[in-house]
Amino acid sequence: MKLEDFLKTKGTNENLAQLIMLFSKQATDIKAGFLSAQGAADTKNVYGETQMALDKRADEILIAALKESKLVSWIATEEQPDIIEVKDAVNPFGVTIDPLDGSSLIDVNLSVGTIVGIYPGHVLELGNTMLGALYILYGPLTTLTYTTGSGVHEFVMGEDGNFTLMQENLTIPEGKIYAPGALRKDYLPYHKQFIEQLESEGYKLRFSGSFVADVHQILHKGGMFSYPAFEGKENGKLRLLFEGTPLGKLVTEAGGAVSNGNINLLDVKPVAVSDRTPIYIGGRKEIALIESIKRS
Ligand code: P6P
Repeated sequence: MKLEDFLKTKGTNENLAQLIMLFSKQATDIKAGFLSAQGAADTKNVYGETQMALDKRADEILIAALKESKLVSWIATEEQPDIIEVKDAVNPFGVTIDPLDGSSLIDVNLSVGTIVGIYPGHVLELGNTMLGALYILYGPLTTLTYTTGSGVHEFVMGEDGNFTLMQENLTIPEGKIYAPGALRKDYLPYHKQFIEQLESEGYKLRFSGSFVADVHQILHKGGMFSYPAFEGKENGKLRLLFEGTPLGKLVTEAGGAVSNGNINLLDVKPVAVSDRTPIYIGGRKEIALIESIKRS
């Protein structure tokens, strides 16, 4: 079944369905850039990180499509310093976008992706208020995984650029994969104890350097991804709005959980679009373990 038809059969809000279809239609253009726009641009993002030419290209494609569609009132992207307001938009929706998470991996041919959070209004709100979330993963296959609060569903892109249903009502299984971000030498004591506990239970390390690809693997095989607070960086590295809450919403809808080590990340109110946060995301068992270790 095609994505458009599936959205209809699930009775998805028409405006939300149009927005999800809009994002699905950008995948072909974004992928087309992978061959041409390699390497780094001569600019840095608001985090001081060198922007890859592809980050900027994906960002421009998505912002232009959203502005032209007038489907959203607010656009926040990881590549833009400020939130963009779309005048005379037809919906009050806000979107948060990591246009190309893991983009530095393209020149070594590893999987990268676009991460999107969808809010009923402005984006500086609790993750728990999200209307939905999706990611497009550019790997051996190009897949789109989304939720609008009624299950998590995965689609694969065909030669014609259309997405067809691959798996409905995806749920995270029990599994022993762990994706440990940050440097071991910089682990804080409670995090070190957590990681050593998983390793003692035989968890296998799978870490690619692309959050969206690593979380996709854990969504399908179980386990946990962490990019923790570490020595000198109590907020860790990853972004709350662009990485933590959208994928946290999806994994939670699939029966998993997401935390900053203390509380559910979807209960954390952002202060600014650039907020960083420690992230633990995956199976409920693993997330309960880190929260209990951190409390003790
Ligand atoms: P490190 C990519 O830059 C990213 O934001 C995430 O996709 C990924 O999990 C993390 O950073 C990798 O960080 O420090 O291992 O390079």
